[in-house]
Formats: sequence, structure tokens, C-alpha cells
Amino acid sequence: MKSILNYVDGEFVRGRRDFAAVNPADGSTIAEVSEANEDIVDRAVCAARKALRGDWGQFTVRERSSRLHKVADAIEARFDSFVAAEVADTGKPIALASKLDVPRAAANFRTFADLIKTAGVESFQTETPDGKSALNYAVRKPLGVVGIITPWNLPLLLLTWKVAPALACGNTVVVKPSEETPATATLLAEAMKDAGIPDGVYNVVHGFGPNSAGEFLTRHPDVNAVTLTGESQTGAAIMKSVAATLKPVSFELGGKNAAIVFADCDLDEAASGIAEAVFLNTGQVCLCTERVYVERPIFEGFVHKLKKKAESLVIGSPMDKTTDLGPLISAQHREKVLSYYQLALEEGAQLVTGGGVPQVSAALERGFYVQPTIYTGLPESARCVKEEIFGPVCHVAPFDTEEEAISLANDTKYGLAASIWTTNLKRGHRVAQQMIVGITWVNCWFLRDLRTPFGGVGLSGIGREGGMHSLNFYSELNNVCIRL
Ligand code: NAD
Ligand code: 6OD
Repeated sequence: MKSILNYVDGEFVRGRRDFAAVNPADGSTIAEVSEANEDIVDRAVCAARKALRGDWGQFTVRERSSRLHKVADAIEARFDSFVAAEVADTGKPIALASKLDVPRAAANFRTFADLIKTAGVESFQTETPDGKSALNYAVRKPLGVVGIITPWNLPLLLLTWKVAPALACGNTVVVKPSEETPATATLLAEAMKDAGIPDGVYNVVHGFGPNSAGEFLTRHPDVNAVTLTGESQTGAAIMKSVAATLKPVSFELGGKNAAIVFADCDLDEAASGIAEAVFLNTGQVCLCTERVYVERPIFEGFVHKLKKKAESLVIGSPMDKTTDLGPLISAQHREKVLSYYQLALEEGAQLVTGGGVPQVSAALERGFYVQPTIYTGLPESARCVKEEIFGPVCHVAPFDTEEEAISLANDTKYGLAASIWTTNLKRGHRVAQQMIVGITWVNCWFLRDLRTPFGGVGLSGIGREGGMHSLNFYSELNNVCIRL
């Protein structure tokens, strides 16, 4: 059986006990993962602290940038291994991992490698009371040791989305990948070695959240900042854990994202776009749409088209290049999603399609598959309309006016993403600007430019990452004021 070990100070390290990594497509155990106890987490943080004082701390920005490009090269050189590891851990289709997850990991390193070389800082010439002046300018410095905690849905993409800017700013990191998907963070350690990243700069500790590696890391007094992508309640738990040491946090959390479809949209484009937004990665993307509001005159036609899209998705083995929909991440998550499928009916929903477990081949019978599912007819107060389900499911409801659509879309404690579907450009701008979210797409979804602000409002997060926003989170600015 393959072992997945912790990575501390350039060495692979075994913990005191193991837990199983399971392939969601067939329920088989693919590896034994070595859980980091508190001592290993402490060693990782100490190694990261020591590395700040070593070569890494002396590197020029140009040198750091060049090493980060080499990390991207090393990921590309191991492309097939990263894809295979990500597919086995998550059950996502190989086509998706090859098109999205692994290329984005390399792009994350290249983007921040380039950005750090050109990033400016503020400067002001200041008039002083005596009629003379002073010069103020800010100096960018690393925060120190950054604790990075990531989820299972896009494991490598989301890990590198934080590791790349943290390293670009000169920090060292200890990462705690999700217990469900430990493989690619560990493989990244090999890419770091190939790229000449000094030992101790990138460390990996495996384990769970509470009373395990996640909590040991976030409460460690020598960690300078914590960044999390995960559930909103995990953000709340980590906030408590960092409170005693006042660590800065950046949280990218859950969502209950809405799409608004106006009668003047391109109906085929909207149906395709929303099908992707609901079902990509089996609905396990924080940005996925779970609430669709459709202007009444096109409601029936839109539901019909979305149903056809859902029913045409190929459910199957993640290793098959034609598969659109893989399994959910775990048996436990499938129970959760199926319980919402049941709850929707109890809350009065009409089932348009799906609602259960699909027929799959004998080899996949122990996998965690569910059907892509569409409901209509729920009241807005229903739990299925309010709570994040994180599966391939949406509720579609009609609306009559633009104001009503805006109010329905914004009636949530979350605020991550929204999409607007209209051919009226003025309306697109007007409605988009009223969405209470971190990102609004018009006639598209999950179209990313890594320089733009990314984050959420309310239960969807604290802070923004992306481009300069990431550089600002992962650095301390020291303002220097010189009397001239
Ligand atoms: P999760 O919150 O259960 O776990 C995320 C990570 O936090 C894991 O590594 C876990 O071990 C760790 N963790 C859990 N409790 C902890 C604690 N008390 N202390 C320290 N670490 C702890 O999330 P998940 O189930 O892995 O991922 C799905 C969730 O993530 C969904 O809610 C989804 O919307 C959200 N998400 C958000 C974004 C975003 O960018 N906003 C992106 C991806 C996923
Ligand atoms: O594209 C990104 O940078 C990003 N953070 C995506 C998050 C997806 C959530 O599952």
C-alpha cells in the first residue's frame, strides 16, 4: 500500500498513526496517510521559521520569482502524475483535472512570480507644518510563517492559489491539505525540491481539523498568519483558535450562489452556462450555482433546456475521457447531499430530474455517485434554498421584475458569486453592481483572471485574494517617512 507522508524541512516524515485515503469512484483505499501529531506540526513550523533566516530570506525578488517559475516548470514536467493523483483522490473526471486543476496550479505560480517583480508600493510627498516636506514610502516584507489550510474540491488549484503568492512575498509556509485529498500537496513537495526551493520553505502536515493537524497549526504561537479555504463554520472555528495570538486571517468560504436569467438572454447560451455552473466537478465548486431565478415568460422553456442538459451528462469512471460527472468526494458527503434531495421533497419541491443514485457499472457500485438534480416549486424560506448543499443540484424559480430578481438573489447569508444572463448590456452592468457578492459574472461563469479580487461577503469569507490583493495579504507594509 502506498504511504503519503508529512514533509518537514525537506524530509518525508512519518507520524504516529495512519488514516486511509479513499478513491471516491470505487470506495477502495488508495494510500495510508501519515497523520501529523502536535510534535510534527511544531517541527514544521520551526523549520519554516528557520528557513526565513536562511538562503530563502536572502533571495532577491528576482531570484524568488525565478524559482517560482521553476516550480511551475516542475509541475508541468510531472503533469501526468499530478493529474493521476488528483483524479484518484477526488474522483473528478480526468478531462477536468487535465484542463483545469493542474494547468491552474502552474498558472498560479507563474502569475505571482511575474506580479511580484512589478508590484509597486505607495509613496507620497507630504507637506509638513513648517512649509517643508517629507517623503513617505512603503516597504513590502514577508509576514513570516503562513499556515495554509485547504479543502478537497480543487485540492491542488486552491493550495497553490495560496502557496504561490505567500512564497512570492518571501514567506515560508506550512500547509495542511484536506484529509480527503492529501496526494497532490505531497507531490508538490517533490516539485519544490526539483525547483531548488530551499528546505523548510514548503512544509506539509497531514491530518484532520479539530484536535488534529489543522488545529495544531492554527493555534501555534509561531505561525504569523492563517489562510483558509473551506466551510464557513471552519472559518468560525479557526477565528476562535487564532484570536489569542491575533493572527491575520484570509478566509475563502462557502456559498449559495444565484444565477439570474432574463427573458432577453441567449437561451441556449444561458442553459449551457448554467448547466456548467451547477454540475461542474459534480457541483463541488464553491462558485457553483444552486439557485436559479428565471424571468417568467421563459421559465418553462429554460427548465426544459436545463433538464435536457442534466440528462445528457455522462456519469462514469473518472478515468474515462468522456465522463462529465464523477462521484462526490466521500460516503459521508453523499449522505449529506442525498439527505437534501429527500428534504427538498419534504419541503414541497417538484422534482424535474434526478433526485437519487444513478445506475453505474459494477466496478463503480461502491463509488459515491448521485444524479444531477433539478427542483422547482420550493418556497424561498426552504432549507434547500438557504443552505449550501455542495452537490450537482439546483432549484429554479420564476421572477417577474428586475427588482424582485435582485432581492431574491441577495436574500442569503452567503455572498460569494452570482451570474447574470442577459443581452441587454446596460441591464447587465446595473444588476451586476447590485449583487452583494465578491464576484459577478455576466453571460459567463468561472471565467478567471488571476489579477482580479477574489473572495466573499458575509458567510462567504473575509478579505480578498488575487493579484495585488494576495500580495497585500501575504506581506507586511512598513511605511518609511523621511523629513526632507
Ligand atoms: P472544510 O471546512 O470541512 O475543510 C477545509 C479544511 O479545513 C480541511 O483541511 C480541514 O481539515 C480543515 N479544518 C476543518 N476544521 C478545522 C479546524 N477546526 N481547525 C483547523 N482546520 C480545520 O471544507 P471542505 O469540506 O474540505 O470543503 C468544502 C467547503 O469549502 C464548502 O463549504 C465550499 O464552499 C468551501 N470552499 C470555498 C471556496 C472559496 O474560494 N470561497 C473554495 C473551495 C471550497
Ligand atoms: O479560481 C480561483 O482562484 C478560486 N479560488 C476558485 C475557487 C473555487 C472554489 O471551489
